[in-house]
Amino acid sequence: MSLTLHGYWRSTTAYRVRIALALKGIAYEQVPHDLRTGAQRKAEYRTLNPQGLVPALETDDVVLTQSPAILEWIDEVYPDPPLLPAGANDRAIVRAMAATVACDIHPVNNLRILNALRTEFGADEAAVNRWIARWIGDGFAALETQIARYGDGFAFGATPTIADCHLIPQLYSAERFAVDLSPYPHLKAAADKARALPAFAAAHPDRQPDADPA
Ligand SMILES: N[C@@H](CCC(=O)N[C@@H](CS)C(=O)NCC(=O)O)C(=O)O
Repeated sequence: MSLTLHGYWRSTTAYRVRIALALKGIAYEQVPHDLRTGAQRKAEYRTLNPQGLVPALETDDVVLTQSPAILEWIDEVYPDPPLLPAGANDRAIVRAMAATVACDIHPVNNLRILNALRTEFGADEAAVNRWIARWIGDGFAALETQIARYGDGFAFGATPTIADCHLIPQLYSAERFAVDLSPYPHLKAAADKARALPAFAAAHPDRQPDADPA
């Protein structure tokens, strides 16, 4: 099957998908859309993702959107190695950890939200940074407790799961905005272990074809 990932090097949601594809050893093409110029909102791209957001994953017979759904699709179609544990309870816990990032941290820190704060609510960059740190801190505090409880090297258990696929990009964003990570030692240790793996390293924003880390 041929796969094409529509993304952007700094998009943390595309980063989730790159990690999952790399963990499975799946080859894919990349088509970058520069979020800084609004390329994701162009009519042509909206035929792939009507939301005008990255990522979108084109397969031979469908275009997939929403990174959590894409991760689950990848795990179902390419089951080895699994990115979810076996039992229903454990699967629900891992999905909940992923959702803490996907539903409760990322949406309120997305580019269009930050731009609205700047242009419609008069927030300066210091206020925007406080906003970002506020919501990352909320979610990371909960994840710190869960990783201390359920982690065994990785965020949940002893192998990477979709929780790590969500956590590592969110941590990249936290570091980019200089969020204080000292209250989250378990989270940081699990992330450092994951980031040392070649699959996570290959998915890093700076390693992507459109990277522009100026
Ligand atoms: N829930 C969606 C969120 C997608 C999303 O918000 N992507 C961001 C990049 S990380 C984006 O395209 N932002 C462009 C914008 O806000 O205009 C997912 O997980 O795929």
